This record gives sequence, C-alpha cells and structure tokens, in this order.
Amino acid sequence: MRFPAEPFRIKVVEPLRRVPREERARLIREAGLNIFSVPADSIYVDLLTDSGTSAMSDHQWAGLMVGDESYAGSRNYFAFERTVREIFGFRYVIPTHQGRVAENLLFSTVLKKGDLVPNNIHFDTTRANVEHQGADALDLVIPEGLDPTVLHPFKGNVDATRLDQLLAAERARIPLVMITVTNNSGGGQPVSMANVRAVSEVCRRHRVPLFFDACRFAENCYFIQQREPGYGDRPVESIAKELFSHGDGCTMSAKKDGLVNIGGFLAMNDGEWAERITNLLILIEGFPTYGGLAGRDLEAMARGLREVLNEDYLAFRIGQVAHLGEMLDEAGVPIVKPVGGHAVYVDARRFAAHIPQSQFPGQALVVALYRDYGIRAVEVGSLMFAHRDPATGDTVYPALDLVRLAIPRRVYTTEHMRYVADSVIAIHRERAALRGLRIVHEAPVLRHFTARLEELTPEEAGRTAEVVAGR
Ligand code: P70
Repeated sequence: MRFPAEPFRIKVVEPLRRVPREERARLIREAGLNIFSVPADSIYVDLLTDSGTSAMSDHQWAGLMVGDESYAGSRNYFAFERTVREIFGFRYVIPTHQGRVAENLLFSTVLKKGDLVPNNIHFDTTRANVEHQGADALDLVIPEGLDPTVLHPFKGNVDATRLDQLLAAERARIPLVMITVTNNSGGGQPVSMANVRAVSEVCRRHRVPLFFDACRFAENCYFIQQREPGYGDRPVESIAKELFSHGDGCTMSAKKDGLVNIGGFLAMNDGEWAERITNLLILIEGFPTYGGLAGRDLEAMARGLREVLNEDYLAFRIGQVAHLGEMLDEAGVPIVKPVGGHAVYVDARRFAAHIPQSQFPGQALVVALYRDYGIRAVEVGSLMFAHRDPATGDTVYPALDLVRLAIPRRVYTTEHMRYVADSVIAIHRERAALRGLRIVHEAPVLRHFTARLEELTPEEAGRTAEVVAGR
C-alpha cells in the first residue's frame, strides 16, 4: 500500500461540472489568460489553492450551530483562545478574518520605513505587507531550498549563519525575524526543529523577537516527526508545542491548517505589542473577541485546529500529495523534490525549456492545463514575483519558476489525483506546443491576481527563443 486510504467517509457530495473544451478555451481567453478570472463552476479539479478550500468535518459543521453571535465576549472566542493557547502557547490571541490582516496589523504596528524583515522565503502577501510599510523583505532560505533538484529533508530551513551576520550588521533595522512553516514559496518545504532552535538562539542573542508564519504548522510538524532524528515517537501536537516554544508569536491563516473556509489570527507574548495591535484591530477588523469573524467561524476554527493534528489525517494528507508527486516524477515530469506538504510544484523552467522566463513558462502551462483538461493550477514564478530593480530598471526574475498544484484538504479523492497526473503527463509529452505569453495589463502590486495576458504568435515566440539561445 502506497499510503493510507482516506480516514473519513463522504456524507455530503458537491457535484462537479465538466464544460466542453471550446467553452473552456473561450472562458480562459475572455479571462485574459488569467486563471483567477475563470468562474469556479467551469473548473473540474480546482488546485488553485489549499487556502479556504478545505472540507469541514461533521464536528466542525455542528460547531456552526453553537455559534454565539454576541458582539462582545462570545463563548466561541474563549474556546478558540483556549485552543490557541494550548497548541501555540502564546498569551495574547487576536482573531482576524484571514492571514494577511494578521500580517498587516503586525507590520503596521512594529515596522517603520527602512526596516528589514528576514524570513526563509516571504510569501507574496507577507512580502507585499512588509513593503507596504516601506520596509524590505529579505529571503534567507538555505541554498538547497532554491534548487528544485536537491533532495534535502528540510529545504525550508533558514540560513542561520547569514541571519547571524545580518543581525550583527543591521540589528537596529530589524524589529522581528520570521520563519514560514512550511515554506510555501519554496515548494511547501518544512523547517526542522534543529533549525528553529538555531534561529531562535541567534534571535535571543541579538534580542530580536521571532515570529512564525504558521499557516501550515501541522504539516511541518508531521514532517519533523517523520524525518528528524529524535521525533519519531513524539505526537505531532507535542512537536507543535515545542516548535512554538522557540518563538515569541505567530501570524496564521487558518484557511490552511485551521481546516476552515475563512479565519486567521495573531498570537504573541508581548503585551505592549498586543495592545497596540488590538487597538488597530478595533479600528479596521472588529471587536477583539470576534476580529472580523462570526462566532460560529471561531468555533469551526477552534475545532479545526485540533482536528488537523490527528495523525491518521496527516498521514493520509501528506501521503496523497506525495502520491501525486510520485506519479508525475515516474513519468519524467520535472517537479520540486522532495514533494512538499500541501502541493506538488512543477518546475516550469525545465518543463517548458523553450520558453524564456520573460514569457512566463509557468503561466503557459497553467493555461494549457485549464484549456485542455479543466484543471486550475497557479503560477508561482515570474508572473507572481518578477520585479523591476529600482536602481537599474532591469527586470529581476525569481530563481524558481513553478506551477503549483495545491491540494485542498479532505476534498478530492485519489482518483482525482490520477486524473490530474494523467493530464499533466499528456501536456508534458506535447510540451513543444506550449507558447510564451506577454502581459497586456498589470496592477502595480500583486499583479498576478488581475493581470491580463496574451499568447505570442509562433513567429514572435520563435524570434525571442532565438535571441535567448544566442543565435
Ligand atoms: C496560498 C494562499 C496564503 C498565505 C500563505 C502564507 C505562507 C500568508 C498567507 C496569507 C494565497 C493564494 C495564492 C494563490 C492563489 C490563491 C491564494 N496563501 N502566509 O494559496 O493568508 O490568504 O489568509 O490572507 O501561504 O498559498 P490569507
């Protein structure tokens, strides 16, 4: 047996619609080749994100019925606060309606212009929220974390030596250090406990608070149990408690490992920061015992945070994602290895080697996956991350150009995964037919959400390919 079968059975089903290919071709064209603009009911298997797409359990749905919608002091808040204190161990618990608000509240409270925030790799909303304060977001992942072919058990690790040097030189500009678990932008790769301990030691020596971006903490802790010496016999929950004991706070989008469709929070030990953040919360999100959510949402989140630590669930979850990766890898499709916790990342630079990064090879694959097979994936590459160097005006391309197949939690069956694998493999066989793209409209920040693109003609694509090849 490759991995344990689903540790749940299905009580409610949601029918999926399969639209004809011609209709998909029209929809993606009208969407400006931007997959975010395609209506979701025209998608067969939606792997855009694992965020907010989880199936809740019967226990969580039952929790919605005991929602206490009091403006202040809802009992669901206290259940939620208790749960977060127990698992994460932080004193102050501030609910928000999703992760980026937690980031925004934290950064607008503690950052000033010219500051620096190190992280393994900032996720796009985190980077944007840091930069929105006029500060710099610095990525300090270990070099292995940027090479899709290197097999390393903890490719999300922070380069602790570089962090130490940076703090020695720039301490005054660094109000906090962050670690993202798992490292989403680097392929959903975990961070080891040893690395967290090392980073924590560096931070304490320089007296800088350490915060986690905890979106996928349970998946990270499961990898620690499976891969790190000394943790094989430890329950995932106890690993999580140890992990967070090395830090001073966290931001969390509960839309991932909270197993809910909406929700997030900030938690920390510093009372002064918590007070300033709470004041801002009241201004923009809501009263501190609901923070932009309904009482029932807080209950679902409290229950989800416990369910996600169930080890039968985690073994199935991580196994299902790994299985999709294995099917692709065995067929020669270039993917980021080892496979991460929530998604399989296809290496688009190798998949479509004839398309230069300036022509968005990842997005070309995303378009083909939808048009030919009704599957929605997301580009995590030059469309999402390329930017202009303010000094030289040159375009700086990210090291990795990836296409992410994110697997929603408890939503798709292994048969769906087989369909996805067969589709990607079929496109890979015909990859020479993929054509580069160009942007015709873009927003100044987070452009990938709304950009419009068009396909290059074969002649245009041919010309740039020759220039790239130096002919
Ligand atoms: C994803 C979503 C959200 C996220 C995250 C980390 C490590 C913070 C947040 C923000 C975003 C996304 C990307 C592409 C398509 C759809 C959605 N990640 N930190 O799928 O949390 O969304 O709750 O504000 O991964 O990776 P929130």
